[in-house]
Amino acid sequence: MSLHPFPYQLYLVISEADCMGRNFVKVAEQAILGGVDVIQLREKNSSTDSFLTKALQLIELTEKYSIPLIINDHVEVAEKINAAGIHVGNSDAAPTYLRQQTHLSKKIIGYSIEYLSQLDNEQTAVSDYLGISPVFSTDTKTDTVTEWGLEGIKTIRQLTDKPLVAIGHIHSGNAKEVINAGADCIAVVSAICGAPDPQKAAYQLKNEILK
Ligand code: TZP
Ligand code: MG
Repeated sequence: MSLHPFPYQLYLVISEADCMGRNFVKVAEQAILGGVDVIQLREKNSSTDSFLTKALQLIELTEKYSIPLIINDHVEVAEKINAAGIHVGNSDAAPTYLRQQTHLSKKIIGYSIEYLSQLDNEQTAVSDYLGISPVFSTDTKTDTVTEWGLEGIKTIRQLTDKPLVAIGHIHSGNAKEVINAGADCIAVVSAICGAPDPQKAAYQLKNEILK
């Protein structure tokens, strides 16, 4: 029931706060130049207005480079800017609901997996990719449930054919192991947003994945 293939390997999840005081659009551009294939805007403490302003800035960039922009949680913003996709977790709008909305039904839908039992639910069935969240514990997001580890990726891989996007403390030192365990794509925040040279960091990650 997935609508879209997910042919991406390096996924940047960006927020202004994680960019070390730098302009987040410039960080995103450097990341794209280094090899990032898809970007998600994820702002946890933004008002809808401020999120919309950031989303408009980012979509100008992603359209320039023909990269899909995925919006975390803010369904109305995704609709307004005509983002390529929406990423939701267990406590957000349900993928089945998004698929039923005329203006949203064709978007890429990503859904975070925190419990194994989610693999059997209808939300997973209608999603285009699954976030394995988190693979390793990370300071970037602390309200997490299961730390999947490499074994968790292997288990999930055996239970579903959906594209798997692994997230949580992934960096150039462990990216290849995560792919070898069965992830199709790795998603990072600090390995790129917190790097002194985001372009170089993205390039190194991409090289690790493709090795
Ligand atoms: N979801 C699960 S872990 C995480 C999110 C958004 C944060 C990942 O950040 P980092 O800095 O790549 O560990
Ligand atoms: Mg969410």
